[in-house]
Amino acid sequence: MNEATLILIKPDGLKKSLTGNILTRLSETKLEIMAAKIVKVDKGLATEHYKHLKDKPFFNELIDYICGEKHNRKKVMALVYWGENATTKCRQLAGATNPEEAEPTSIRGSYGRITTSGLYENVIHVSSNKDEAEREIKLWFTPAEVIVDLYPVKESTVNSCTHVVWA
Ligand code: IDP
Ligand code: MG
Repeated sequence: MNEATLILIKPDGLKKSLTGNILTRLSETKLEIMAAKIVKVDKGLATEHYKHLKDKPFFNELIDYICGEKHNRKKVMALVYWGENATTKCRQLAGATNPEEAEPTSIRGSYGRITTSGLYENVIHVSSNKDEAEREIKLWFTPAEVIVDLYPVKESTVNSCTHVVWA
């Protein structure tokens, strides 16, 4: 079944100059890129993105990590990949969450690390399933930034300006 998934190249991936390498690995999947941009991540976006982890002991450090505070790189590359089993294919290439447990040839196994404080700096985010992908793509991208209509949209008028937003 065709589906979309959100990929983030995290600040450590950008700092380690892995962008080209990661995109090359992802191109092996033959999935289509439907959106791409560089994002300056603020605490609000980070907290919403990782809200399922808000009770974890590593949550605050995770927020600092994705905001780029730990790498002095306040940017993330966000992409939407689309095609057959997109999430499964991309998660397989990414490898396990814990870089020590990830397949050595996977992206996380090759380039991730565990910090001395215990945070998994694992270079790349991939949505965990179809529903999470929809939630995350709607959080990171506006409809106009995605070249196909992945999800229903509606018009919203604010101060006489009409925008297309996710329905
Ligand atoms: P995922 O990124 O493989 O989907 P999630 O459970 O959604 O894994 O966790 C989000 C991110 O939080 C991970 O990619 C990793 O950076 C960090 N993380 C998750 N679990 C742990 C942990 O047990 N210790 C340290 N960091 C973790
Ligand atoms: Mg996850």
